[in-house]
Amino acid sequence: MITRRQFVQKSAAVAGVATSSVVAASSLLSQTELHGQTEAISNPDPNLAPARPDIDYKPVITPNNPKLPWKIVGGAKVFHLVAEEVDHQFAPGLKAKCWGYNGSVHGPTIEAVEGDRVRFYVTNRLPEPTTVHWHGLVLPNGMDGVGGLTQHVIKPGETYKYEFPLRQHGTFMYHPHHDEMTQMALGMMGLFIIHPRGIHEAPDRDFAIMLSEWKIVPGTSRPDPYEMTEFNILTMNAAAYPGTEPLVAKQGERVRIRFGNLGAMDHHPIHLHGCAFRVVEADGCEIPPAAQRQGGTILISVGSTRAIEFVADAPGDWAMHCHMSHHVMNQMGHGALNLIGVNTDNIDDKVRSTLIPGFMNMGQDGTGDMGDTGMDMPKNSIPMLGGQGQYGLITMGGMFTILKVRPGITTYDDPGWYKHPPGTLAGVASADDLKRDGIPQGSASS
Ligand SMILES: [Cu+2]
Repeated sequence: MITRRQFVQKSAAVAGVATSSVVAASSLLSQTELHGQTEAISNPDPNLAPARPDIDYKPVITPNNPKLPWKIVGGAKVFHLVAEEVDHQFAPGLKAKCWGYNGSVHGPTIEAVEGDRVRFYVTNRLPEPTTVHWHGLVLPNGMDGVGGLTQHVIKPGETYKYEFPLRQHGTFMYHPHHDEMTQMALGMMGLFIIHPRGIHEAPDRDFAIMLSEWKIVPGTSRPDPYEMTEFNILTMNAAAYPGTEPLVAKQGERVRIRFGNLGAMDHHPIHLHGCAFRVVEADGCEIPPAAQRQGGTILISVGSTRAIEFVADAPGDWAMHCHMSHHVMNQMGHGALNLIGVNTDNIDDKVRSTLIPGFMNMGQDGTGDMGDTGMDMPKNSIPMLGGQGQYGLITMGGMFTILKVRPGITTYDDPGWYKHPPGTLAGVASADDLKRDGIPQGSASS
């Protein structure tokens, strides 16, 4: 076998001239890398027994999302996906008629192990044809699920069969490849997690989150698949904060968080507070330790997956959210009038009596109060901002969740709010503090 270095050296020698050798080496390098990647993907032993949870692998945790059940038949793992309409709740107060799989939006997470042979039956209970594409997987072309290109579409009422061995491990996804714009905008997508065989290197907590975006006009009951820019519900595993379940870890545990993004148009820079993580995987490919970058924000572009790892060494309630500020708000925050700095005294009464009964303008002092306006919300809608924290309103919604790290816990149930030890909580500066540090009194409050 030839190593990449030998290959590049060889090709540079063949190219001869220094200038052209650079070009030749770089183009050949990419070919070698592709070649190398194919070599790295295993060809599973057909006699391998299907891997068992908690014995051959440590199951992934998918907040707000179920797993797809399976059974073993003749040495293969058999799954059944049913594409169908689903009544889905994004957060308390907001439901919509979506499309998903097996009664779930997004579809249930598929979980298997490298070397498993998997067989998927896909039944179409939608009013239009569909297919399933196994995003990121190396498989026979006819199993790739692209309607018209690699297979006939699955018509309403039909059940198709897909079968292939899993030759990789990592974070992958599945989604239709027919009328993608409509079907994915209505929720049809899911995570496909493939573990390496053997439980020894698994992190203590292994979470997976699918990012997506929706347009649901307040008061309506179906997502709008034709929206291209003004998405107003941003979700993690199809939940918008305060509907997102927290991620709970014990202090000192090694935590992995996997992300996928199958939203229509937007990439999401996900920021995790209070820690520096390592990026360990990109698009289902492990990143060698020497090449892993560290950071606190990771961009998850549409169609890609990433995984981060870190040691949860700091107890607390740590925010984790998309850092695009319009992606941490819910409905009602878009297209509002800019009234910042306007004196709106008496405007409500005048508008109510002459123009719009029940009118209430918002935002003259910023939008931080818009989660708690006291006004009647339109039917089937949620406030633009998040939920109540222990110190007041958390002014973020949408693509926002909380990593809760606690010392010595014996259960991963939601531990409630973090109790900050004395002296570790920001608060109003005392007169003594101001005097000691020479800060003018007027800075305290006015
Ligand atoms: Cu975002």
